[in-house]
Amino acid sequence: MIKLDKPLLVSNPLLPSLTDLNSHLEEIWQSKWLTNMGSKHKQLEERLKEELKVKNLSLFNNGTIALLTALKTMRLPIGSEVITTPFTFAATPHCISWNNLKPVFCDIEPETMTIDVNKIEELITPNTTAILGVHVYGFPCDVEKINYIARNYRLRVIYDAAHAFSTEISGKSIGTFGDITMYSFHATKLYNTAEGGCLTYNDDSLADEIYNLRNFGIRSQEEIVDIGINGKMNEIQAAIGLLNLEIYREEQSKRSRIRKIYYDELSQIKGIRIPQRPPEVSDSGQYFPILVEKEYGLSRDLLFNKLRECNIFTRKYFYPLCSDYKPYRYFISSKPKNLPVANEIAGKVLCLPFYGSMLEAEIDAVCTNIKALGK
Ligand code: T4K
Repeated sequence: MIKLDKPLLVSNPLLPSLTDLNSHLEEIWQSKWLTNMGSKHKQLEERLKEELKVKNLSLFNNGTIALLTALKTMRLPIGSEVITTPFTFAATPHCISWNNLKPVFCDIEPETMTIDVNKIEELITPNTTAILGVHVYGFPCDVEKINYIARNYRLRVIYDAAHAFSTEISGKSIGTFGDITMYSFHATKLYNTAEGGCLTYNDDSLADEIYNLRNFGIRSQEEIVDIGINGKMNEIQAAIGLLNLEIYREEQSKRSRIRKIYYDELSQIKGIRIPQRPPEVSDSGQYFPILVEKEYGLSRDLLFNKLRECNIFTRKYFYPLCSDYKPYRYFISSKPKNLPVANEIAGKVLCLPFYGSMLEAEIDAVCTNIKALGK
């Protein structure tokens, strides 16, 4: 077993050079314009629209407020049901609940770990108004089937693409499916603005509404037209965003190299399964999840603990399932018998350290230790 001198964390933020950031900061200081849709904000909105190949894009101060706003724009009846996945970060069901809507958890598909489209229809009731899919680890939901179901039952479709920056399906941006899509630009994301996020959407008429909702509903100094929130990205976040746009592709290719090493080394180990992306899907490079099967000889939790003793800090994203959180565990849809695949995957999954600046010795330590600990 190889014990590292320094802790190896699951992610490490992509940082622009301080010199480059300083020149942006100088401009911001000169202008004395720090937030409220300043010039860097405007630039970043335009640049990201091109980069993500989407029709409309609105920046936000974080992904959670963006998702909260996305649901608000759908104007779903209070108390109505939104079918979603339990295999996601807390923000997903919490945003549904903060909109006075009810999350209904649907089981997931074993290979992509996204919402199982074959199990959605049995959860639809007269009270269902939307489907919220999560492109978990950048694995896209079955967007075609979800679109088909939504059209048949007149449901709205919201996507959480927090992990899917730049992901495309057959060359089409992930941010163009459904009614509206949220991206997160949190520090732990491939592309980050320290904290941040955005919404993308095809319907031009949503742009004004989102603009208002993001800024307290202010239309003009004397006109408040909606019950808005403070969702504004500030100029310092936008400056980081502009600089990280220049370097995230390089980070992505470094991660592709690490992905290949991990794949080559780990896929040969009995009991370690590496979920595969369909060939038409481009990889954003957000996380590297593995599934620890029985044949490995050591449980996922024991592997997690043993690696931690070696200073390797993996993460059990997403264990526990959201359906097991205190506010949700009494829902009928949360019963483990209704979510067999999600429960199985949550018990086996481990996200390995995965970022471009990992040293060769660190990559080697992860692989060697996982090999050594197996049967
Ligand atoms: N939907 C989905 C599917 C999401 O995954 C998320 C966020 C959201 C919605 C909401 O988007 P945001 O509102 O966050 O934009 C982290 C992130 O905080 C969270 O953004 C992310 N998902 C979630 C999956 O992971 P924690 O509680 O695991 O973070 P933490 O502090 O334990 O950090 C994770 C690792 O990253 C640690 O090893 C330390 C390292 N790290 C962290 C930070 C903050 C750094 O090296 N530098 C840093 O600045 O939630």
